[in-house]
Amino acid sequence: MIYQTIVEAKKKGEKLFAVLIDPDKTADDSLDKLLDLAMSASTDLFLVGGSLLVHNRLDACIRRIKETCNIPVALFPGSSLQLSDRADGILLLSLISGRNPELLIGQHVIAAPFLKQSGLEIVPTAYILIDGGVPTSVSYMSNTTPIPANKEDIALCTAVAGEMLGLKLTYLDAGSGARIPVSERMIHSVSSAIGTPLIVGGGIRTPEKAYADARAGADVIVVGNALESAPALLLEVAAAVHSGSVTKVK
Ligand code: 1GP
Repeated sequence: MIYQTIVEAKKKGEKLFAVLIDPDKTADDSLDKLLDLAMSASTDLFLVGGSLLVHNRLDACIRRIKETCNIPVALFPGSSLQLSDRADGILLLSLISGRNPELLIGQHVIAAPFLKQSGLEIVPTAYILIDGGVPTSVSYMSNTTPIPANKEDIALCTAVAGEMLGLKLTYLDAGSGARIPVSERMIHSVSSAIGTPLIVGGGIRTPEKAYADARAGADVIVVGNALESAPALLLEVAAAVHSGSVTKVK
């Protein structure tokens, strides 16, 4: 169970490392290499998806992952066209930093019949975009404006509202390939204000940043883009995230 694993880890102060795989950008040989590295690094979760998929490789990509390893796979869909019942679950994203009704409820209605019969674990997720210093695909495709990077109060209130609405995870995302990742200050503000687990991603390229984010309060760190050009970075980043775990005294 994806959600239960994240909650249990959070209770114990353990930090989790997730790899984002964009099926369009991961050819078979590079996917195999990434999977080897992910297994060596005790990767906790794969997210699979992208803002726009054009090569119809989603199913094949997930099948390959499931044939190769036991790391759970969660869909991280850019739209209701990115669904597959080969995954273990789905981050059912409500883009609550935006005011686009399609991404608050419209796409969910379209996806509901499929999801209901799919057997996928549904994880309702408050998805919050933070400005990453460059226009990202997700901001363009979602037709929403990200929260300014220095407006911790807006991010905090947005996350609290999401939690009050019953969303079970909060995902602070600067967008894939962001120039400026979400600041530790914002991660700290948001994580201090909510009780549900916090996922952070977008533009994380170094073990140092991944470690700092984990220490600032992120429960799950996601890295995707940086691994496309430097897959071996996965080992260092995963180790940094796992070493950011905090022992909780009862
Ligand atoms: C994007 O948070 C994810 O939605 C991961 O971002 O690809 O920049 O690592 P990167």
